[in-house]
Amino acid sequence: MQRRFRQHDFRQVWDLDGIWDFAFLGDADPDQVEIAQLTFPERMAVPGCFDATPAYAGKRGLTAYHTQLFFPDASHYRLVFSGINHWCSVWLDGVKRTEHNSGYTRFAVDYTSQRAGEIDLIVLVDNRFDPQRSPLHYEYFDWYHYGGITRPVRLERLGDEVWIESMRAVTEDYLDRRVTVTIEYTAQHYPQWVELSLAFDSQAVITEKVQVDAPYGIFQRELVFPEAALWSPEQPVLHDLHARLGSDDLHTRIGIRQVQSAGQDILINGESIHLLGFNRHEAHPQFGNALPEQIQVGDVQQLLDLGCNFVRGSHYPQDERFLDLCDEVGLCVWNEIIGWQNTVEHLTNPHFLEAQKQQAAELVEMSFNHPSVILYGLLNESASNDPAARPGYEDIIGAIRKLDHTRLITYATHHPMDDQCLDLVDVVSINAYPGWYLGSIEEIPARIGAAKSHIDLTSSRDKPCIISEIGAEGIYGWRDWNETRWTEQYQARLLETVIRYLFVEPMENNHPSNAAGLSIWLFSDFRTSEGLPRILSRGRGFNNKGVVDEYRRPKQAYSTVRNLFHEIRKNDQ
Ligand code: ADA
Repeated sequence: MQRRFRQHDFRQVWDLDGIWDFAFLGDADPDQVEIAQLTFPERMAVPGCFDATPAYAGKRGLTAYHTQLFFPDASHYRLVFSGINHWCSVWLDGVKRTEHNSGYTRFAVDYTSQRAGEIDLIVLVDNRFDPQRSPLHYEYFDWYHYGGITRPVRLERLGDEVWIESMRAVTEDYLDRRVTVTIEYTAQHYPQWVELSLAFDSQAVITEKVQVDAPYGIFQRELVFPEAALWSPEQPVLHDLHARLGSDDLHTRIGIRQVQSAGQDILINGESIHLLGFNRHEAHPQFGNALPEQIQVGDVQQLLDLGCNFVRGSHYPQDERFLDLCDEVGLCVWNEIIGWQNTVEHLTNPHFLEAQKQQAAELVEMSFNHPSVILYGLLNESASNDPAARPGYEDIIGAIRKLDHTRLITYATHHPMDDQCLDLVDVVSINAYPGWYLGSIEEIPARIGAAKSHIDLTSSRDKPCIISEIGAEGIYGWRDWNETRWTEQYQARLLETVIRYLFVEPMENNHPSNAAGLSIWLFSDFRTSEGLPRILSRGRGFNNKGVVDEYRRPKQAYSTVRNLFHEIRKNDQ
């Protein structure tokens, strides 16, 4: 099972994860590959990153993955890929069915089988940098871009009548427990009458005949569950919603909760919350960004142990299995579209903007029913200080809002003093590195204070503010009498200063904190790109600002942060 709950009782689903056939095609041009001539001399794990395996470590190029699909009958089927990095084309029975650019999000390929039997599935996967094919991936980014079929794959039988495309639940009013459920369908035959039923935690709430009168459509119902428990970080209660439409069905898991902002506060169900947590990259030396479940579970355990109620998925949409876990344990998530110091050239390029909006749609689709996802992010540290980039920001933010108005939107700015786009978002988020790239640890309060005071003079003064990145490199095991930069001691002292300034001192002085949240840079160390000059400022070729290293071994800062976060959380209760 690829999720933490069963998605279908009636629709047949086959999990395709395992070991597939593999070929490394190197410099080959994907448009020139003769699919019928391919041979597959090797094997590769799916999900997995081919360039995290010993034979292909650090290699870039075109690859081909192969497996066989078995269709038990003539019917409509759907192949669901949860993430392929970072460009691919999907071939069924020798014919190209789709291309997809950018990693970390789900997409699907439909196929109608004419008879029972086996066919070949070939996926060409390319991890090279190419602004045309993969407009969201650039080598200069500060993380290593692994390639492969990095997240689970499944095959579903849709049948021949009518099937459910999606089911979305929106909490309209948490006090009344009023929820709108929207079921989107595709029909092969219409008009026809079919049965629609909906159960909430196994209790039938709707059973009716509905007319399916178009090839695509929706059914929307407003429901009230007066007895239902709410979802909150402290009590993350989840509910099962099960829809049946004709012979098809879909389960989803929801939390009844509303996220709002009021002045400088972020509210969950009307209650103000301090978000305390980390930025997290999905990365591990042995698995690349295809983190096995063991690591996902371990990361969540450590985040909880650290006293977090918040995690920022930097800088791309997080694995849905991780989101499932966050839903269950009450970790609030900032889920973000790929972006990293994108320039005005990017933000005025229609091809780039289209790819951003495509990924925004996929981000919303995968996040929608996860109560843990409270914030959407975009364009980390990009050109928001340049008026020429503003239309690009408006375009992408507008697209996200149109798809989902129930969450707060933000982006992390690294130029808070002259940012031109903060009025477009709900939450101001500031990345700053006082004590690391600039000045000393002692200057941290003055430098953060100056940025915040500046925001308070702008039209964004009445918005919550998150310190979305701050941190220092600390090499695992490097402790020294001098306690200089790069030691575990320096990193611990810097993070202690930050947390005390933002939350502990206000708490001790009985006045509200200036910040609605903090996501420390960084949870775990990760491999970065090998380009010059970045690699020169990244010891071992890793970003070492994690409080755990790349194998999740705790550094000194781990217990420093842990003690402070627990103290603040206790006080906040
Ligand atoms: C930036 C960026 C991060 C990381 C960090 C650092 O703020 O958003 O992705 O590169 O700097 O470690 O310098």
